[in-house]
Amino acid sequence: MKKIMITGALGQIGTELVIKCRTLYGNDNVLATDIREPDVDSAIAQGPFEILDVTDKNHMTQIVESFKPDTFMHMAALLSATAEKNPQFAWDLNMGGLLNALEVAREYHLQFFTPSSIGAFGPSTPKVNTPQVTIQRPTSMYGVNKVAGELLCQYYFDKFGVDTRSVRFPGLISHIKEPGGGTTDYAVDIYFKAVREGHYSSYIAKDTFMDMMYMEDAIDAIIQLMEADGVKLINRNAYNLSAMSIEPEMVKEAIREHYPEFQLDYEVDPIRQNIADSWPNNIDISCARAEWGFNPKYDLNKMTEVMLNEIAKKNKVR
Ligand code: AKB
Repeated sequence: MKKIMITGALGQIGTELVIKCRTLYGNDNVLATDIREPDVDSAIAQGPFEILDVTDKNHMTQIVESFKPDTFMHMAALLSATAEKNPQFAWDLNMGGLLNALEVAREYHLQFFTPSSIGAFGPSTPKVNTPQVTIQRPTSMYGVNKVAGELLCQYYFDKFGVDTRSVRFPGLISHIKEPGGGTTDYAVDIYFKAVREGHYSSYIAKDTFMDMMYMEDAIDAIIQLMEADGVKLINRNAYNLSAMSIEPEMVKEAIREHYPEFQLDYEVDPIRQNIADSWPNNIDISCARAEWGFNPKYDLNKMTEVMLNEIAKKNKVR
């Protein structure tokens, strides 16, 4: 039985990760933390919760000493588009928070997870079937943070024996918590707008392929990687993960199977388009499959059906 502390618990991934971990390991064995309070009636508030600014190492240490976890999942970070607007703050939060979390994991012998991203690649990375080990020269601050973070995880494993595990997440799509400040967020927004308004203006241009994955597959991947036999894990920096490579017109066609009147047009945002253009079209996930059995269940059509149904239920349409 694991005892897990999770930072960034109110974020897009954190919210669903806390719920799944509490189901698997017991409500009282999962401590959610975030920089702000959860809504009193939210799922996160139904179990242990502490306010934590991850740049405050002393407070992080106090919480670990009192909760006594054996596993630390560090999810608190700024996403790519927000990081690009305030790169100095992004460095302080993304790198300062990660270093504190790794230090705490070292001092208290905790198993450790933190996500990397397809943002760790850049324009000189091979764009198609991007290998697990390849050129990583990102041009965004988020990408710089993610490469440095991957190297830090590898360093803490090699130097101090911390059991670090990580994945390079693609864009994650969920109907539970809408993301904030990412480049891939269009692939979430499009479903909400399709149901609520029948129309979406995409800030990402037609024919821009990026890797994506349904959130349930992402959460299952974290659990599976954390439960995997460490001896089999060759890559301690981060594993390539993806379930589909898509561009906006493909999502439109999938939505039109359910909402034939759905309209898509484009108002491209140069900052986010520039980041998207620097990322791969599709990455090679064979190492994750071979080393710990990663096997996503959702393709574009299956995910689209669930997204539209769930959003429609929430909005009481149809
Ligand atoms: C973002 O768009 O910033 C994230 C990511 C791919 O890391 N969703």
